[in-house]
Amino acid sequence: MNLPVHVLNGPNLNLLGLREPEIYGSDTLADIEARLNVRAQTSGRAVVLRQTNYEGELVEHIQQARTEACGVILNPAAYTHTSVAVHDALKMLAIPIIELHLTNPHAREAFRHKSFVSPIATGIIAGFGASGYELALDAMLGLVAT
Ligand code: CA2
Repeated sequence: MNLPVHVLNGPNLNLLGLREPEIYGSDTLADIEARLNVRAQTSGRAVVLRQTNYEGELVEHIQQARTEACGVILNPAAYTHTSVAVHDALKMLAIPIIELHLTNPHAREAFRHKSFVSPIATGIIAGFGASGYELALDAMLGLVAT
């Protein structure tokens, strides 16, 4: 069975393309999802994209990926820098994890330099705006190719 790639998004990313386009770009999450679906088609894998503003719900999305996904692309947004719960949930996954950021957190405020996700990520993509999602999908499809 070809399990899908789960693309999980944390708080405020529902506003992507609608607020602060100078920082986060003008593509919405729906635009990104549509492009990922086209890209995944040829691979025989589907993409499931989720977004939540709640830490516990993000933990549940990660737990679901344990049995329902072949890999996780995760933009944890602000929880990157704060969440031991997200870190612990990710540790229970036996599938590849790609940490993804639209911006380069290391080129921003000091509080964004700490990531609770990076130490357990398979790889990290940051600073390429919305196209980072497609870069991450290409990388993930390579990692899970049979
Ligand atoms: O660069 C990224 O992708 C971040 O994960 C975005 C987070 C930020 O806390 C991280 O440090 C880096 C913030 C997401 C906020 O998303 C918005 C989107 C549109 C308008 C306002 C916020």
